[in-house]
Amino acid sequence: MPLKTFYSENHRLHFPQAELSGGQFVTPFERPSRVEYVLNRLKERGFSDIEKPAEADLEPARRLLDPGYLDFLQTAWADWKAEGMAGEIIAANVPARGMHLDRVPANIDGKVGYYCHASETAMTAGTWAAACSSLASAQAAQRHVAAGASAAFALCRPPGHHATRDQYGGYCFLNNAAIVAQMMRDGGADRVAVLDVDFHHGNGTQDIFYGRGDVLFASLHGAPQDAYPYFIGYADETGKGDGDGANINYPMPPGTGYAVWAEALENAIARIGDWGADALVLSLGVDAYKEDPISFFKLDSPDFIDMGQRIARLSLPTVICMEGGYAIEAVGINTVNVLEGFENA
Ligand code: 6XA
Ligand code: ZN
Repeated sequence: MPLKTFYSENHRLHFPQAELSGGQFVTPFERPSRVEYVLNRLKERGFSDIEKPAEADLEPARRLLDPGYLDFLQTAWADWKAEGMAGEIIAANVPARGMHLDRVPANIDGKVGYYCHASETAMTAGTWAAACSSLASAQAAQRHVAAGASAAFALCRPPGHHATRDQYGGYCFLNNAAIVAQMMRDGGADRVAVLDVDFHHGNGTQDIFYGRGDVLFASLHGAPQDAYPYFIGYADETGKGDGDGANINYPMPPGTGYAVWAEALENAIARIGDWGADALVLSLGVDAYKEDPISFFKLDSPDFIDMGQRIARLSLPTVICMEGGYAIEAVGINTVNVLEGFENA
């Protein structure tokens, strides 16, 4: 069965004008055209089975995440406007060292700070609807795999892997990969692995499963000393309690090329195999590409084909969720390279 894609055009409802970057407001790197490039390449290269997903099912999200966070996301825009705020939602005040980390303010400006970990990410009127449509694609891909397909691709936008159980940031609002991993568990998979090949550490996915031994998280990413999200993603974060040993980080320095990167990938693949995963979620960002404007690895386009081939060798039922990648045209090429490598392994 050829790889099927799930995609909702409602991602367009999320398009903030502003991203705080280098002390300036710029047009966000995470913009609607990203998925258009992927979509065009999919069609061009024969991945023409593209389906619109049914509405998102928020019930698994409510069980996995903080319901207060979901309520916040849903009403944030109305509350922000009701308070008389003129612009897009941007977090200006976040709880810092020495302050209360667990008391939710009543005021919307305070709430935004409580539920946000990175102020580059703005919210607009359509953000919640777009985040739900992104989740809907991931869930439809999961159902397709549960029904017997070996793999499916969810062309998610906005991405999800930075969203924790109660915080947005890094362009992410709902952690699609984590919710899908939970749905795979609910559907009967005893052990689910989430492999995150996006350039950035998947802090949200790590956060959600850190204390659990039934979902393994492995992430290859720019070392936190040098890369967002800066405060998490070290190799010594290996899980806690039941999750001890089920979190694996591969932080790598600026300039890392494919030889070193692929060695880390092989290690992650071996660990996932040895652990006995019976299903896989792939957090697929393509910002490890050498020309990505906000990243510092040096992967070339053909490397993404090889990446897909290696991951396919796990031979696990796989849901692939789109995460980051900002070198506009190359986002399409590199994403489809991974899918093609995966399919033709
Ligand atoms: C801007 C960096 C956000 C990174 C988003 C991303 N502070 N995550 O690509 O995978
Ligand atoms: Zn990224």
